[in-house]
Amino acid sequence: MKAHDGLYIDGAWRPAESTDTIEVVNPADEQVIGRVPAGGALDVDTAVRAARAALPGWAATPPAERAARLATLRDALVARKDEIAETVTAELGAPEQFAQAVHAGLPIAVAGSYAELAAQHSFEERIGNSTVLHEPVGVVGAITPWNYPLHQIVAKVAPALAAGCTVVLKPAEDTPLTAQLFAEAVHEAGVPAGVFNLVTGLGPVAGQALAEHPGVDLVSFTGSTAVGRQIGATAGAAVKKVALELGGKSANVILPSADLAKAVNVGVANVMSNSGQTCSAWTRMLVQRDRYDEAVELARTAAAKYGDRIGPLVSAKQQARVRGYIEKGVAEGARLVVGGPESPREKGYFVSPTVFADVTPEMTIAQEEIFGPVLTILPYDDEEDALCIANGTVYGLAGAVWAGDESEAVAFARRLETGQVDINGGRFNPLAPFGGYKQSGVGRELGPHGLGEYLQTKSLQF
Ligand code: TXE
Repeated sequence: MKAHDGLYIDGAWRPAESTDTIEVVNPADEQVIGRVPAGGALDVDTAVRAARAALPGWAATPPAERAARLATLRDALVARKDEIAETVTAELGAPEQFAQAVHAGLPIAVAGSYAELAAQHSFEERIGNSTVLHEPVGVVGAITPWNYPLHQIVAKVAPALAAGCTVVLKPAEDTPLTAQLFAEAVHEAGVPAGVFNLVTGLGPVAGQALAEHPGVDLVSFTGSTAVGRQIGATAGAAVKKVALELGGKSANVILPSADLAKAVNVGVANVMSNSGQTCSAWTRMLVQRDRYDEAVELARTAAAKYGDRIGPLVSAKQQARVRGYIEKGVAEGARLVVGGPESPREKGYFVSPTVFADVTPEMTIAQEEIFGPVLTILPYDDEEDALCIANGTVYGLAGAVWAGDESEAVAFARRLETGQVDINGGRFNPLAPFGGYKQSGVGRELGPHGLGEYLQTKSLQF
């Protein structure tokens, strides 16, 4: 795999001040596939200075021109689609077809949506006797996770650039090669020097230095709730803006009138996709007691089919974490229907598709984010009980509701404490706001709401 041995700062690849490096490992076979610099606080400082210096010019660039750069960036990503998919397969372990369709396809769609939004958005409006200006927040520190390596980057960088902000990106240490490809595409798109900067490095070193840097105006973070809480506290102490996209424990509520087979099959596919490493995954399936046994049987068959088609988890650390949760589920009395904690292969960080039945709402596996191919199925008595279980976690990121009648599902969805709900399967909309209620986060990504996170308003009265 191609790996740059420098950091992309101020429009060029430069050697890092820090001599530390990060080994990139293919999680499917545990082979080392590359090595990138582990930037330190000095490198972060250089990148933030470059972003600050570029800010006035980029903020003053007409939105139509920023939109044109984003359209070129989208095209540069399209031109590298195969390379992106291959890189994500190599460093995340994603199956090839999924890497093409989702890991490469989704960020291309999102970059395209921001090219259009930047061109259409009103950065100025008249309200009564005031003119309200929507101005860029400033320098953005973006810290991204590994689960959708390119999507997580584009979901932050594209709206930031559309808004007129400049960016320093610290991508996840597990998937830095995709981030390097993105930097190449930004360069090729003719985005001016300093507008986008990349510092690869470790979370507690480069990530923390970026979150704490006084030259950063907004920290946009996606990752674990534990680190998000820390970043939120640091930002709060500095009265700095922050956007946090954190964990989830989303409910898939199958109402009695629903097409059970369809709801269960789509629900299982949703949890197994990306080996369960999706923050919005519907990891708790809620089924009425009368149809519970039938649903468990359907889920067993559906999950068993995934056996060999599922990719590995990203790292040994994640594999150990997920296996630990499966062991905990068994210890707390849940019934293992399929799968289990044993690794299905000798090499690679694989976990078998796993389904638990007889899960009660207070069990650890029904409360905490597992981030692996593990589905829990919980019975409910009536709709009020289903609502209480669905809303009974600290999280509120996504969810699904199934019913024979769409309006019945929508009525139920209105009562869910969560940021996004798919009705009878839904259909992905790159313009719909994505983000959390409760401890799933602060702020929204995607579409015009995502753009709004990177803008601040000024009103002029006359
Ligand atoms: O996350 P971390 P990890 C959840 C999921 C997963 C768990 C652990 O449950 O099992 O988190 O994953 C950077 N200051 N999600 O350990 O550590 C880090 O370098 C600043 C949910 O990988 O939060 C990386 O770039 N930054 C999720 C990013 O934070 C720090 C996606 C995420 O890593 C830092 C991923 C620090 N002190 C995991 N420490 C989602 N919401 O989609 C780490 N980082």
